[in-house]
Amino acid sequence: MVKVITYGTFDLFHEGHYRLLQRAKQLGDYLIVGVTTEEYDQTRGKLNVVDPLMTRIENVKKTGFADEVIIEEAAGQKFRDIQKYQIDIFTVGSDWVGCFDYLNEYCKVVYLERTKNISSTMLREKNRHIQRLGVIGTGRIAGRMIPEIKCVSGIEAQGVYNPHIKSAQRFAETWEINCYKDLETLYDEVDSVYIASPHHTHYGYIKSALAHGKHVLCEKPMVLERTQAEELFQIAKERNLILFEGIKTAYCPGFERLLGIACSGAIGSVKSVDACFTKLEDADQRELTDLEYGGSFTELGSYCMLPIIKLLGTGYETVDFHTVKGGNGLDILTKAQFQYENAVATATCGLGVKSEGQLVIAGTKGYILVSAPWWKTNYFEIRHENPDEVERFSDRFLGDGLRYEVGVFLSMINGSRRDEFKLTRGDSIALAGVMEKFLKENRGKN
Ligand code: C2G
Repeated sequence: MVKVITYGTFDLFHEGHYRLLQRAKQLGDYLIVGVTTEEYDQTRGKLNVVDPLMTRIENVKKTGFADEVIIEEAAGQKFRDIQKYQIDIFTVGSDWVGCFDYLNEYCKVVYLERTKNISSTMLREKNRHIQRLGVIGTGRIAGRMIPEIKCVSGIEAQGVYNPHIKSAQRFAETWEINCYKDLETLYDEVDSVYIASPHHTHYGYIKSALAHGKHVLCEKPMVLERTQAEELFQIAKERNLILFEGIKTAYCPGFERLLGIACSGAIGSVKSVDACFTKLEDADQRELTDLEYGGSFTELGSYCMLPIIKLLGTGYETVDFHTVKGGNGLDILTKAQFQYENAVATATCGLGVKSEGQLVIAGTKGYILVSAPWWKTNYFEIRHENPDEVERFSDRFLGDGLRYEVGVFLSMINGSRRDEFKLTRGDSIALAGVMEKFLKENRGKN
């Protein structure tokens, strides 16, 4: 008798799960299915799981493919189960290729092709809805996004579009998703889009996606003009759609705690915020070669301005930019200085210049030091006049951190307003306004 085992969360049970179990059963004579507990999913960074464990088990049983269902509750359990149940074949979807090769020592490992199309009809019959997400643009960030989407239950990457068809095809093959040759077909098959195209194309894509009734998660900087942001949010509001700027720090657990503490009076009244984010990039990268929209500030300014506007508000009196330019005239280092009625702030961005990536929030009773990389906010300290008096805080930041923004995007689509304050429409409009001023002064854009 050939014994097969597979594992999964099986949340919002869909045909991808069904087909996986069907083929797993066909691999042998006896199929054991391990269903994950909520606690285990939390530790492995899987967000937004909806169905309780018992429902997920029932759904697996209903397929009739599982001869036995067990519970997966800890990392490292798989290899113990394989020995305990004398398993011949371990199988899982091809989105996990390579991850379980270490089990080859104990049994045969088979990766079954993942199901690309989750059809909406089957989901509607079951009265559940999984967001099918279309990806527009295939840059590096889009490649980092796909594995993060997998960590959020209830949303699936459905396919990709890029006007450069070869890039889209390559991306689709790598991530086993559909490749759309035109936007209309993509819109026909998705419920929402993730826009990761070059900055200046965001506005057009967002407008077209909203016009097609799609929710939008757009990479930062969402748009480069204040009136564009105002217009797009207005359209989204009228059409009852979510438009959401993806600045991952805004949604990560540590940053939320940091803001709560900074606003609680723990360091008195906040008088200054200094945020620095620098990266050494290869000189041939788009960020350092796009003379119109590249450069350090358009690339990294959104991150550095985030703690400033969250802590001091969007009502600054003035903002000035001081830059160092590289050989081609693009800013490789920018300091944006904000003057508020009763506080000051700087956003320091470097591309090709490296510095300490920390965030310092100074108050009348002490200060908060968020160690590099502050944008992940996994460790910070409250310090006072007395150097021995230090309070330390640490938080989880899993993977690339993009899963947090995807999780919030999804719960907002599903009607939750709980996280709306994390990056408000007003915040995104203000950020676009600063970008606009920078581009006017630095590039002579009107
Ligand atoms: N799957 C698939 N096609 C999809 C979606 C999922 O073939 N469109 C497969 C996955 O590859 C996995 C199974 O269905 O083999 C269950 O998927 P999930 O519930 O998302 O569970 P997952 O997070 O992949 O857990 O320890 C847990 C396992 O490592 C897998």
